[in-house]
Amino acid sequence: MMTFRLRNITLSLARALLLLGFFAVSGVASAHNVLKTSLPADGASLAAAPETVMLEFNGSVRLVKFEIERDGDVLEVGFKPDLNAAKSFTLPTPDLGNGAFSVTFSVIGEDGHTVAGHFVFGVGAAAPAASAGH
Ligand SMILES: [Cu+2]
Repeated sequence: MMTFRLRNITLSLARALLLLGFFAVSGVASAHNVLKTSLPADGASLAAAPETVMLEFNGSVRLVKFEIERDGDVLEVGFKPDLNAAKSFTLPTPDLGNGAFSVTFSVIGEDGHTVAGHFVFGVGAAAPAASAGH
């Protein structure tokens, strides 16, 4: 009888610890720095090509990767990682022309974690499907 009860208590404890661990992990995940907004906005369809792309994050980050793809081809944007942390970045774009574009980026957040993200927009066309190529 006694052993049985003790085993039950041990099991409950294990479950409680598992739950605690789960909440600890999700707490860390929610502290990640993510893209707050962008220009062009995700899914936007523009009449004319933008001369810059603006990224704004929910905290100070270091932008370590910035790529623009048109129809799956990576364009030469001349991006060099900037080790200065900032909340927003305005990057010049090459002559984009018309097409469906996908922007891919990576940042190192305030907690030192690297977070990747992407968004899409179209010029003289609809934005590509959000899941295309990623
Ligand atoms: Cu993190």
